[in-house]
Amino acid sequence: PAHHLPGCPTWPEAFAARYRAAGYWRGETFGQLLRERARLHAERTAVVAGDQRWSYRELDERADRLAAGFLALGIQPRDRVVVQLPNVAAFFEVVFALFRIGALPVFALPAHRSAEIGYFCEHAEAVAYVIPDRHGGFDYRTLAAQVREKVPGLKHVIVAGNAGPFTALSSLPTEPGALPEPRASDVAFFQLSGGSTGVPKLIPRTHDDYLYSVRASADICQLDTSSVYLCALPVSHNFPLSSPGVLGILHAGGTVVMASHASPDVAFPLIERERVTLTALVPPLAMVWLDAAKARRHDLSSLRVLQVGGARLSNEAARRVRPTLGCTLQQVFGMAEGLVNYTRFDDAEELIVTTQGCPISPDDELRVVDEDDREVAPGELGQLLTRGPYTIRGYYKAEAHNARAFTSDGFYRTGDLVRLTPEGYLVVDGRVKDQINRGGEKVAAEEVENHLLAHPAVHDAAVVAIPDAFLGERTCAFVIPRGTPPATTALTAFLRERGLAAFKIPDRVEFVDAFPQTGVGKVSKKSLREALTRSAAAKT
Ligand code: J2J
Repeated sequence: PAHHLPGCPTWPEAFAARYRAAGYWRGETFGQLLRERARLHAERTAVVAGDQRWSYRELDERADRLAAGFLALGIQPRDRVVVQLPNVAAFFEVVFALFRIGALPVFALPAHRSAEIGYFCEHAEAVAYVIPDRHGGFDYRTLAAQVREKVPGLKHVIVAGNAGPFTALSSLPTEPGALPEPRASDVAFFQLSGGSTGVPKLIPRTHDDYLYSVRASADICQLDTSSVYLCALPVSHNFPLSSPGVLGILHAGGTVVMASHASPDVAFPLIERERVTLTALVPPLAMVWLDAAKARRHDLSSLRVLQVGGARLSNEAARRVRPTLGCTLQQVFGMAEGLVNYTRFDDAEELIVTTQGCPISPDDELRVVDEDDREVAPGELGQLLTRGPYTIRGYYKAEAHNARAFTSDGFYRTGDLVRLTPEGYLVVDGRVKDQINRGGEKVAAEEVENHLLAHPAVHDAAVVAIPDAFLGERTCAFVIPRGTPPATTALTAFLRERGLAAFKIPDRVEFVDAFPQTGVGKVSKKSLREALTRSAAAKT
C-alpha cells in the first residue's frame, strides 16, 4: 500500500487476512488503546515514577498535548524519532504522543552512545532525538551534541528536563488540536535487534502485530486492574515493554511502577510501598535479588510472579525462586523480532524450572532444523526458525541481510539452538549466531570487531564469549597486533572514544599471532573459545 513506509517488509496478504480473521489483528492503534483505557479507568493510577503519579486521564491528556507540541515542531506522520529515555514517566507521554501522530519512535537503550545513536539517526533518517538531561551520572546533552555534529539531518534534540542548548519537552506548545489518524496496519515503531552483524538492525513493528502480542501476553499473565508491574529493566527493551511489560499493564488497566535502577536497594522498597505483583529481570539480576531477599529487610509478599528472560537461567537458580521469594517463576524466551515463549503459572514446577516456555500464539509456527534447514527428529537439538502473527518478515532497509536472516517462505532464523520437550516446551541450549549474550545484553561480535579493526595497531580481531558464573557470558577479543601490541587499556579506551556502549567493550583482550582456522579457511571461533576454556582450566 502507498501509505506503507518504504523499506519495511510486511506479511503476504494471505497471512494478514488469516491473522485478521483469527482476531489477532484488530485494527486498534496504541493511541486508541490509551484513549479507551482513559475512558474506562480515568482515575486509576497508570504510572508511578519518582514522586510523579499519573492517572490514566492525566497520561491521556499529556499525550494529546505533547502530540500537538510535536506537530507544531514540524514532526509528521511516519517521521522517525530516536527515543533514548530511561525509566521515567516522560517515556510514556513521549511515546504515546508519537504514536498518536503516527511518528515512529526508534527505541534506543540508555546505555547506547554516539556510535549507536549516530547510526540509528542516520539509518532511520530521524528528524528528532529525545533524551533525558542527566541519568545514571551521564549527561545525555553532551552525547546529543556529538550526534548532532555527525548527523546534520537531525533537526531537533528534545530534552525531558533541563534542556541546555536544546528544546525542552516542557517548552513545546500544548494546545491540543486535530490529530492525524495512523492505521493499525502501519509500522508503529522500531525495536532494535540484538544482532550478529556489523551494525544493529531496526525491527519494524506494526500497531496490529505488537498489540496482539501485548494483549495475549497480558492474558497469559492474568493481568487485571489490580496488577502492579515494577519496571526494573530499561523500559524501551522489548521484554519490559511488551512481555507483558508496561504496555500489557496499560492494556489491562493496572499500574506501572518505574524503578530507576534494578538493584534490590531501589526495587525492594518500591515493591513494598506500591504492593508490586509482577516484575521482570534478566538472570544475573534475579540471582542478586535471590541473595538480597534472604536478608528479609523488606516485605515482598505482594509479589506473585517473577519473570526471568533475556538469557538462559540456570535450573539451579530457577529452583530457588519459589522458596526464596515465595512467588511463581515465569521463564520468558523472547526476541524483539517477535516470537515470545512463556512458562504458564499453572505449569508443573519441573516444567517451570527446566524450560523456557511455549509460544504465545496457536499460530506461532516453529521449526527446529539442522544446517541444511531439514527438520531434526522430535526432541533433538536444532536451530529455531519461526513465523507468525507478531514475528517480522524482515528488518528495515536491510535487503541483503534479510535474504540470510529469513527463509524464502518467511521464517525468521532466530540463531538459537533449542530442543522441544514432549509437552511442546522449548529448552534453549546454545546458539549459532555470532553474538555474545552478556547477561541479557546482546553483543554482536562483528560490530565490536569492526571497531577494533579501526585501531592502527590492530591487524585482525575476533570477539568470542567466555563462560562467566555471574553474567553467563562475557566478551573476549582476540587480537592479532600490527607490530607491538597496544596496551589493553589503550584499546578499550579507543572503543569508548569511538562511542561504543559500555556493555560492548571487551571484558578481556588476548593478543595472538594467528587465529585457528576452520576447514574452509574461516576463523574458528569454536577453537578460540576452547583455548579460553583450556587456559582457565590450567589456572585452577
Ligand atoms: C535463553 N536465551 C534467551 C531465555 C532471550 C522477552 C524476553 C526476552 C527478550 C529478549 C524479549 C532467553 N533463555 N529465556 O524480546 O520480549 C536470547 C535468545 C534470543 C535473544 C533475543 C522479550 N530470552 N534469549 O531477550 O531481542 O538468543 O529479546 O534470540 O534482546 O535473546 O534478544 P532480545
